Amino acid sequence: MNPSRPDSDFLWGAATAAYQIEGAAAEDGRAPSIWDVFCATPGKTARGETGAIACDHYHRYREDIGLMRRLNLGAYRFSISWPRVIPSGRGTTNEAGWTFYERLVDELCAAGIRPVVTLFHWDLPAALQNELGGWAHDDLPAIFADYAAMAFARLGDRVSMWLTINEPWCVAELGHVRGCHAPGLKDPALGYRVAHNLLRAHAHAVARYRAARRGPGAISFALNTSYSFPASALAADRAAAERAIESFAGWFGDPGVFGAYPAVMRARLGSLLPEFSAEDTRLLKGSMDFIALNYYTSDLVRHVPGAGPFELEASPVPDVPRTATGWPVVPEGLHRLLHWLSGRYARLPIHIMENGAAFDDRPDKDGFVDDQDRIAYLRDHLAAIARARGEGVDVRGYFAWSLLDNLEWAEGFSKRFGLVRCDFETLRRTIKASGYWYAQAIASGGLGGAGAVRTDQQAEALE
Ligand code: PNW
Repeated sequence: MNPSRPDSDFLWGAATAAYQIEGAAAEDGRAPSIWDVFCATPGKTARGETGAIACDHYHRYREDIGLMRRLNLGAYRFSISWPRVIPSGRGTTNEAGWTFYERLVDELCAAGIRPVVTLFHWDLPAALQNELGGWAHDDLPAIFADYAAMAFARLGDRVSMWLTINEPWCVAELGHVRGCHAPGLKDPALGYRVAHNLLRAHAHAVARYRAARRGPGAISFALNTSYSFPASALAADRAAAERAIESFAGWFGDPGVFGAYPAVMRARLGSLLPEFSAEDTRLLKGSMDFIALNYYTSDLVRHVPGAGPFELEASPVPDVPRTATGWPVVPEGLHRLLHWLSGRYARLPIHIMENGAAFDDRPDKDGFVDDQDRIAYLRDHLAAIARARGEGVDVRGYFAWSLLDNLEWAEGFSKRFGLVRCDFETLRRTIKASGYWYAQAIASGGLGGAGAVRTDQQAEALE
């Protein structure tokens, strides 16, 4: 870290998740998660790819910390694999699993890199799915809180920044409504129940954290959301876009801050939306010490009478570049979203906990990737953050997704998000041009640097 740089408090990091990088899926007492089961089911992931080996980070974490140092990272966000530390999800713990995370944390601290820990990044112990039906079961919040309390006890002396749940929207919607993520269920009503229990799980874990916390520390959950631009200047489209954000970001953000779902969800979903008990409300309210935002893209929303409970239709932002996952590149959406979140949630500090892009990387014969498209993506999103900060939004950290190419869930290994290339045949790591660019951006203060162009143009075009 360079203490002389303009913004030495700003947290610069990169993020990963256990199932996407660790491998060693059947080693040292780890039990299967719902993602092992999902990936082993024919037809569920691209080319049948699985996280059995992934980046083999479990065995190569020292090398990976070396890469983080070369990238000048001040922080590293990773997740704990719940079935590695508590194989059945509850009851007996696995000492070897905890030892792995303790070593990882110790080595990060020794390298001067602050560990940021996610407790649940989608890899639910399969036993909890089989025995209880997973997140639909009302006991899951208490079971999760017991696991969380154990993690706080084991690592809390060295870890001062925690995320309970990663992207509850993805778990509820992709895992239980669309079925394209584990556990692969397709039931519209289940989405709201699962989201409800994820929120309750977060609240219960936060209560345990605050009861046990000794020194300074902060906890939240990672909220993924897009920004919705109204498709026209018509009042009806503007109102529809606001409904879209309130029922996406607000679905999770409102309970975490106010202890209640947004009024528009209550009004339009009726009995589909579960009720929080008085105890849930008490625990949820103020349960986010900061806003942890995962941002990738935005959409256009128009009012369509009768179209679903929210009477709207979303479409991709037109006339902008797309990433390899087909997501429009919309840095201006991040700028707007930062203002929206800051305004709605009483200026809570914000950390961007994921932002990045998959592109069709073409390595040269040495494995080097000259990924100018990814550099442009990062540069323009950092510029959007710099603008929001200049206008008073309290953004305190930025984590690129991802440290290295990894298993992009059902999309398999072909969708590459890394600052570092991983060759999945040899497991060799090679820093990409974007990795060197990011290291330089961090060293020179990062925000407010060159290239704040595209976000201004987009602001005008999308007005
Ligand atoms: C996030 N969507 O997932 C996750 O936190 C990461 O594990 C993942 O690798 C990264 O973003 C890139 O996808 C998402 O369809 C997956 O809207 C899908 C969506 C959003 C986020």
